[in-house]
Amino acid sequence: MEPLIVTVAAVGAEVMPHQTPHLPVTPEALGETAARCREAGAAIVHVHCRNDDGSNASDPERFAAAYAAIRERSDIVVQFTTGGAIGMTGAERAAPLRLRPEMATLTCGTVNFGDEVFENGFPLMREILAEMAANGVVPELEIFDAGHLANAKRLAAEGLLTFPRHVDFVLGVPGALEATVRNLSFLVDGLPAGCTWSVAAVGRDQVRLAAVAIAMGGHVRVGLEDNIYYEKGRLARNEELVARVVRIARELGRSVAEPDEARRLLGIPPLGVGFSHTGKRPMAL
Ligand code: KMH
Ligand code: ZN
Repeated sequence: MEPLIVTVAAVGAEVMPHQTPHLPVTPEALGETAARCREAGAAIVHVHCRNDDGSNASDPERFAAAYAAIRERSDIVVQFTTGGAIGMTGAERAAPLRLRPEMATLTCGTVNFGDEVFENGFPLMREILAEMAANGVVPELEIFDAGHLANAKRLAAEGLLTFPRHVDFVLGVPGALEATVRNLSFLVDGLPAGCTWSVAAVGRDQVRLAAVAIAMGGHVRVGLEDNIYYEKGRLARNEELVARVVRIARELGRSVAEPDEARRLLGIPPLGVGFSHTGKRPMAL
């Protein structure tokens, strides 16, 4: 099996600071969290940005500050969200791509999200993909529901996307596909040849599905975006969630990928020796 790539989704858009003291709200806090998670075994940090009051930010300046704060402290792969927060416009969601992050997510379809609707129609997906292509950003396909992979295949048929790709199955969002082993297995069966995949399950299913993915040869995403508890009644720190899946992987005989190894597996250009805060990828505001 290839080495396990651990992604940490450290902040997200939905968890608010009053729910946990461990949410990295500022760019500096995110940079420090990313470095601790990298030490614990994470290869990728999935980035959402917040304003100091915890509200969601989409302005490229805030993302630039976060990117710099992360890169000053570690060589972890930087993956921006383009899902943003519910209610953001397509332009807001795509704006940080101008900073040329190494990787960014593309949610592959509209889905119920609790009592709200996470809108991802084809025109929006095409707009985001065009912006990724213009900035040389490697997409990670986010699959929340059963039809989303078919949507991604349609975008590929239109020539906007090529396979194989890295695909992340986000399971257990209320209103979308439940976090079950059966659902995961069904989704993996539908992947085009050569795709790599990871699973990000919500809440208490996070560690259970991560263990299954590790055994199946997939990769994992953990972090406060999807789950704020380490166990019932005990709030988690991001790095603890990373350390736990790394321990499980080692117990199962699976090695864990360093960021450079993850870059190689995912087709991301290497950072190079002696990375700077911008790495080899100049940020353009
Ligand atoms: N905040 C969610 C509505 C992503 O980051 O790409 C969507 C999300 C997906 O978090
Ligand atoms: Zn996210």
